[in-house]
Amino acid sequence: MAEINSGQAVIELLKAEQVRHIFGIVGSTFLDVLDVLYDDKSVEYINVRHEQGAAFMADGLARVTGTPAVCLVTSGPGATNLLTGIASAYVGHSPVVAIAGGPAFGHYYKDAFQELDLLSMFKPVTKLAIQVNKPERIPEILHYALRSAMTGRKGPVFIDIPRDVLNNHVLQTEIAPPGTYRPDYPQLPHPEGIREAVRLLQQAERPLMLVGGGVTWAGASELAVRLSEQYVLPMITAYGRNDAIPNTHQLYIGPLGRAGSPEAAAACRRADLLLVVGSRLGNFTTYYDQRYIQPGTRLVQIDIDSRDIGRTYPVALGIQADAGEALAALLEGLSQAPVPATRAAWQQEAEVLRTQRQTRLQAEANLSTLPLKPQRVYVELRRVLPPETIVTLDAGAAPAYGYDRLHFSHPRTFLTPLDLGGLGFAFPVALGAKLGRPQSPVLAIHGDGGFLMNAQELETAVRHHINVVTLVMNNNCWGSEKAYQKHFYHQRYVGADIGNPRYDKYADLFGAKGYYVEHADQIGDAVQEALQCDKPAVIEIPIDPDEFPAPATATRRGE
Ligand SMILES: Cc1ncc(C[n+]2csc(CCOP(=O)(O)OP(=O)(O)O)c2C)c(N)n1
Repeated sequence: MAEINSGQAVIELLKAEQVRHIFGIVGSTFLDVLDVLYDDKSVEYINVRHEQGAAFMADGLARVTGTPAVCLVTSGPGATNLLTGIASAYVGHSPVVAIAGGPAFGHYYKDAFQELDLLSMFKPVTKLAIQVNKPERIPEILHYALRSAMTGRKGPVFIDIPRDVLNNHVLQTEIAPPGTYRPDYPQLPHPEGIREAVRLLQQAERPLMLVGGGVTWAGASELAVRLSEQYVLPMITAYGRNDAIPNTHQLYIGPLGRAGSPEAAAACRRADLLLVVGSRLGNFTTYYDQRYIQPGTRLVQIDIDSRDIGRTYPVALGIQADAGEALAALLEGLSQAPVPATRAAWQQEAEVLRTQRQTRLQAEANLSTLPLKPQRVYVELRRVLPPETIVTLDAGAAPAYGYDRLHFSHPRTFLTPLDLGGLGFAFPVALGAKLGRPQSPVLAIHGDGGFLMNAQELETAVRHHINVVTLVMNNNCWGSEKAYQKHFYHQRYVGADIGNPRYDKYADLFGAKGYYVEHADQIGDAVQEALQCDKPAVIEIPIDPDEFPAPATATRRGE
């Protein structure tokens, strides 16, 4: 057994999980941990300007790397400021490890300085919220948290460490590799389940694969494509999961769900069997109704977490397994099966839908209004973004046009708020993504409202040299909510309009690079220059303030 001080133990335990960055704001409760980083430069403390930014950055880093990403903050408000970002990690299944240094153990339950019931607050948005009650239990409890974050469907965890438990102790411990405290191998599907899935697929005339984020987390995009090709299964993707398969593939029709492609929706309605791989069939993928998934369509649902199998739509067959293992088993199971003759007609239908989508999107190159329509901005982005670009999308109307209009070639390159729909997501998530994959170009897409929610992190980006490009489409309003007042409240606008500084000048003030672009033919050059400029950059594009998509939930007043 080695002797190691408690702060060092925390850092070494995290390093064993490949952690290279820790996000937070300095606080007196956890200085024994921070002090270790004075000498050990292999882990960098990214000191941010608001803890919400730290949590979003960790979420972004975890989503692009698949490894745990860490926040280290102080008690009370330091920790509560994390909550929205941790909720984002929860919805996105990101293994974010949030550590808060707490008040002294003996001060708990006395309403001490910055004492709050953080475990209760974090429980609903984490897989595990736990407190360390003795210094010698730091390794055991961190292992417990890391096992929870990284096993099965991944997700965030919260650990409260009282300051007198964390600081100034010497532990007798060895730092063990992850294989000693969490499983090395993913969960296999039941062989009988696979045989049944093969039987159902062979009976189907119009089978369609709905690919979700579980495929990305399992690193199984290639297997999904192989199955699609081997058995002629056209593909669509779940809401915000467009990057789960290469969008250039001839059998890929488009993204399903809110702001998705009508052609993917049409394919879904036509399918007689839906092979759902790694998707919860969540709210904005399906709307929980029959607009996409028809009552007669048979569902084969594969998920790592049984709680979402058959949860909103009854399944013909549910298989609990890792998406990659299940796809590999299906490939094997179908290897001797002939592709049914009916498949040629279905393949042709899928190709027609795919072409329809491409033609529809290309026609938007003719939109020539000033201020620009957001749709036109995406035409230019498709033209110039390198295929390895990571794009983060904020909530809001102008970003939402991107769900159907951006194309992706590689997994883990499209980061969206998913069913959290949280504003202020895209910019800090982009910063975390850039730290996780420094070689990739990274673009955050915002409306003006959402950008200013975490725009203070521009200072963090400049200081830590995190060179992401942020596009702000400015319509001087909370557009996606204003759309409701337009459609359902006779344009009686309350709280819908906002003012803005010029964001190119805002960027300059922080020492970043600013661009202001009004014309479509300038967008490509500005984006390319910003990606090369060796600084964080912000591009403001004024957009048509009257261009809103139909509201997401047109359920008010029975509509
Ligand atoms: C944190 C948070 N607060 C409020 C909302 C409600 N909301 C959703 S979209 C939206 C407007 C977004 O405005 P902006 O970022 O300017 O983009 P736009 O819709 O105008 O393109 C609001 C207020 C939300 N989703 N998240």
